Amino acid sequence: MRQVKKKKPFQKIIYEPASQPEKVLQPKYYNAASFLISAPTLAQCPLDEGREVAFAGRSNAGKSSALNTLTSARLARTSKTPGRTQLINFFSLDEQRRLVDLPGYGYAKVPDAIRREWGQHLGDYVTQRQCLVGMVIMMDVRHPLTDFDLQLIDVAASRHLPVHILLTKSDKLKRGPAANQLQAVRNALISIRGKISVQLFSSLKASGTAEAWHKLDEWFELGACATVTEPLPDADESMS
Ligand SMILES: Nc1nc2c(ncn2[C@@H]2O[C@H](COP(=O)(O)OP(=O)(O)O)[C@@H](O)[C@H]2O)c(=O)[nH]1
Ligand SMILES: [Mg+2]
Repeated sequence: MRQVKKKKPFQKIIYEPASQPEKVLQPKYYNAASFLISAPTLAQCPLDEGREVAFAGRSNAGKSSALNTLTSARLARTSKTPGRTQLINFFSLDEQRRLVDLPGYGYAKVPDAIRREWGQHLGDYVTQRQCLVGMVIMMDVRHPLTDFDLQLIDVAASRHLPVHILLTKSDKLKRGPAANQLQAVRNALISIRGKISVQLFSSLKASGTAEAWHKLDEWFELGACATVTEPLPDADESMS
């Protein structure tokens, strides 16, 4: 503590404890994600080693936005034209860990032949990829659990792969209806076998990120190192 000269009137300043909530900082691991390769088929994917977490979802479900939000990057191209991501895109976090952006499914305007081919590659990847440790499935909170979503969950379950569902665009619903929808999806999944977790997510509000990172950490076996929480910088400053 600095000595205060007695002559001068001393105005006592009381520092309040930081009143702002703690902000979850972008875990460095996901921030460091960088584009590795795009593969049109399973045969052209990188060596099947290390750990991969795949992101899948119906076209327009908010998959690219979610990937970008979780990595604070523009890794996956967000598009207002659904169905554009036709390749399997790999992003590396380090030499042994990758995020994988799978082709979006279920967009009606894509010709049948192309759609079948996408389904084939997606299916090959999901059923055969050995280094796949978990799947994140994006579903619009207003239209969850489409037939293809359920098929994908079923394939994952048959391989004992855990699934984490992001109910995206949660900002489109008010808090109450969003919570009800979350519960409804959880209830609907009770009868489905497999290890499945569900959460609300909004790329627009960047909400649900901490929960999603936590799940990725678990699957990537990153432990606590990637989920460091720190006070906001300005809260720090006011204390110094
Ligand atoms: N309101 C809102 N819109 C979103 C959110 N995430 C994505 N979108 C919009 O939904 C559309 C499709 O998003 P995109 O990420 O490209 O979906 P993808 O086809 O699954 O990759 C775009 O117009 C996005 O701006 C969100 O969290 N909130
Ligand atoms: Mg996309």
